[in-house]
Amino acid sequence: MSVTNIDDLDALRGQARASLDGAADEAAIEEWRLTYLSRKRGRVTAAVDALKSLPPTERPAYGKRVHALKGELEAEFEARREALARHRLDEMVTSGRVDVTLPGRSKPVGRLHPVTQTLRDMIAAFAELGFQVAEGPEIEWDYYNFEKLRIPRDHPARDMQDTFWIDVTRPDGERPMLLRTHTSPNQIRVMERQQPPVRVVVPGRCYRAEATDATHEWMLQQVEVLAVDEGISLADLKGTLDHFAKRMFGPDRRVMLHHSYFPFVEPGVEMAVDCFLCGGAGCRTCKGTGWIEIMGAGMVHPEALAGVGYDPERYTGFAAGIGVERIALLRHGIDDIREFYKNDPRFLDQF
Ligand code: FA5
Repeated sequence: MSVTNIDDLDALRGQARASLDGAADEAAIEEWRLTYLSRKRGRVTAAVDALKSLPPTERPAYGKRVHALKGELEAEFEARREALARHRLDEMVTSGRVDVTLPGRSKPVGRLHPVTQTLRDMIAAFAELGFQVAEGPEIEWDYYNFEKLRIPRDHPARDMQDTFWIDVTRPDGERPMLLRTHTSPNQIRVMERQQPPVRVVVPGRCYRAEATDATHEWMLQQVEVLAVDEGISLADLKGTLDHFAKRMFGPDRRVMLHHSYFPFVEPGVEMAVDCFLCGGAGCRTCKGTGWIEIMGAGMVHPEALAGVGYDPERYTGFAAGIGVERIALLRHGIDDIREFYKNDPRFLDQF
C-alpha cells in the first residue's frame, strides 16, 4: 500500500508499532527494521519519498507528520533492540548462576585394595631389616616350582599344592609349566642369579586348585622371604619372624611357631596367630583350633643350596612363605577370605 496522505500515515504507524511490540527476539526486530525502515524497501522510507509527489499545498503538513513518524519509529526500534539485548544478558546470568550455599558434590576417591595395603606394610617390615624386593613369573616351570625344591614328580607333597597345568613343547622336549602354587620357586631363581649374602622378599600371586572356604582362596598372594649367609641359624629365623609379627599385629598378639614339613627346608616350621574372632577358644574361621596359620618357614635344605652351586658347608639360610590375605584377615578382623576378591565396594570402602 503506498502512503500518500495523513490518514494512511496513521494506519502505517498503528501497524508498525503493533508489529514491533510483537517482535520477541533480535531476529524478529531485525526483520521489522527491514520491513519499515530499510533504505531501499522500507515502508516508512517509501512514505517519506512520497512527499515529493504531493501537491505543494499538502507537503508541509504531510512532511511534518512523516518525519515525526520516522523519528518516532527509529527511537522505538532502538529502545526495543536495547531492551531485548538486556533481557538476553539477564537470562544468561540467571541460568549460569551458582548457588554458593548448596553443599558441594564430592567425587569418589579410589584407594588401595586392603590386601595391597597389607602387602606394602609387610614389605616395609622386611625392608627395615635390610631385605630387598625381587619378583618372579606367575607362570612357572615345574622345574622351579617343584623339582628344584626337592618335590619330584611322584612326591606326595605335590598333592598339597594342586594347580593349573600348561604343556609347553620346547626343542629339548615337552616340559610342563603351571600357575605357580607358591612363591618358593623364587628361592631358586634368586640364588641362581647371585652369590651370598642374600636377603630378599618376593611378593606375588599364587594359584591352587583349592576347595575354597573362610581361609582358603584359589588365588592367593604370598611373600617369600629368603636370607642366606655364613652363620645364619634358626634363631635368626625366629628373630626375623618375631619382628614381622609384632610389626603387623602389635606386641599383644600371641604367636606360635611349631614344627612342620616342607621338602625344601630342614627343619620346617609353621607360624600361627591366635584367632581374632574367638580369641583362641575355637570357631568356624579358625576351624576350632584357636589359631590361624600365616606362614610356612624353615632352614633352607642343604640339598637346595647345593642345587644352585652354593657350598652348604659354608652357607646356611632361612626361608618363609607368608600368606598376604591371611595377614589382612587377622589385622582387620574379617571372617571370610572370599570377601577380598568379590570386589563389592560396600566391603572395600571400609579400608
Ligand atoms: C607354602 O606355600 C610354602 N612355599 C611356604 C614355605 C616357604 C615353607 C619357605 C618353607 C619355606 P603353604 O602351602 O603352607 O606353604 O602356604 C603358605 C601360606 O600361604 C599359608 O600359611 C597361608 O598363609 C597361605 N595360604 C596357603 N594356601 C592358601 C589359600 N588357599 N588361601 C589363602 N592363603 C593360603
